[in-house]
Amino acid sequence: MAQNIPKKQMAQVIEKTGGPVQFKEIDVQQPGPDEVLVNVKYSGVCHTDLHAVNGDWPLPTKLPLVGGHEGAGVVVARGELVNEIEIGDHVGIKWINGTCLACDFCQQSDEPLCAKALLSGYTVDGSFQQYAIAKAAHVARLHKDIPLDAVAPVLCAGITVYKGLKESGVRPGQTVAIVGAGGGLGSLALQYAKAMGLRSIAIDTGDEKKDMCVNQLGASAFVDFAASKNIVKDVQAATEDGLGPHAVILVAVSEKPFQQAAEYVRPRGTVVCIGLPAGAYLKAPVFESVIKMVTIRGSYVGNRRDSAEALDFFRRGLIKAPFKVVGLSELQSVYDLMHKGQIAGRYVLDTSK
Ligand code: 8ID
Ligand code: ZN
Repeated sequence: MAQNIPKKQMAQVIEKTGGPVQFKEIDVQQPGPDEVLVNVKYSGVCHTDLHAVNGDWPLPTKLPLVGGHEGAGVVVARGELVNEIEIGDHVGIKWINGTCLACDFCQQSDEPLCAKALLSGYTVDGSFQQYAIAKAAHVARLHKDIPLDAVAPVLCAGITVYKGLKESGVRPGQTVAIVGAGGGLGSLALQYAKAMGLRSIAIDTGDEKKDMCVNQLGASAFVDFAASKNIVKDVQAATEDGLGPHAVILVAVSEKPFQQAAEYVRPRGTVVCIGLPAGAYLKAPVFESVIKMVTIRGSYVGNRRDSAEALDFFRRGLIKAPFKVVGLSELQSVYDLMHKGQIAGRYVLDTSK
């Protein structure tokens, strides 16, 4: 069951760890029995994609590799075992491309923990190409009234921060600090926090990100980590009663904040680690962590239900985070800006250019 599918397509490919990323023509693949072939229209660029190019993590990528895991598009072919998805349906390719659906973790809807999870743009080719493959069971379902460019960043960044906020246990009216608030995950975290009835303190640097966080995304306060002389004091002072935020969502790509958060989080508060800076370690003072009864935890993307919920917030018009659209051919220049920390919000690639 296929329609007008070309044999060749344009893609961004790395041949070896460290790059460079090359914009070139490659073959279009056929979906397996339980897979769909998606004509990707737009794909967000996540810092994870740059970590993959640079080999930042103790987990090897496939090579050659087509990166990308925020792909929004249209199903153009499906394998013979796929019944619930029709040709023409709009879907999203997420980081979790497929899982075994049978192990302990899959049975408990903790699919990201599945030891056999396939990772889009990492262990299988992802969405920086015009036609990408995903397991039918795991693609995100997108209503046709959802714009495919704006929704792309939700497919990783949105789902991940929504899950992280849930994992933090914060309740409406409480305060959350978003560390790395000016980046892709951070900007969406501010919007989800607002939609969930939370106050938020944005932590990042520079006037552009400050303006975006406070004036567009609803942060109640902004702390500039580069300008602050005492981050702990400044973050605590930004809360109503000076006792610190109830939760901290760490989405920065540097180690330092992972070693500061437990100090400014409120007693009984929770630090949620999401960002994955290369070679970084968590550190917290034992004394304060104990007598403040601090919880420190990791959070890793989201399951299929979290994904559907995060997308529903978006569909209801509650999530409006800034994004810039450029052609797929311009991925390297997006990586250059990302490496320098110069992206406020997210870049989204248009695969037709
Ligand atoms: O499931 C997961 N755990 C998951 C899912 C998706 C992404 C984890 N991630 C990881 C990525 O691999 C990456 O390590 O989350 C991290 C953030 O991804 P991103 O939002 O796509 O990165 P970005 O757009 O480059 O934003 C990072 C921001 O951090 C700020 C930068 O200024 C930038 O705005 N930042 C840095 I670097 N150091 C900071 C500091 N000390 C800081 N902000 C506050 N304090
Ligand atoms: Zn991502």
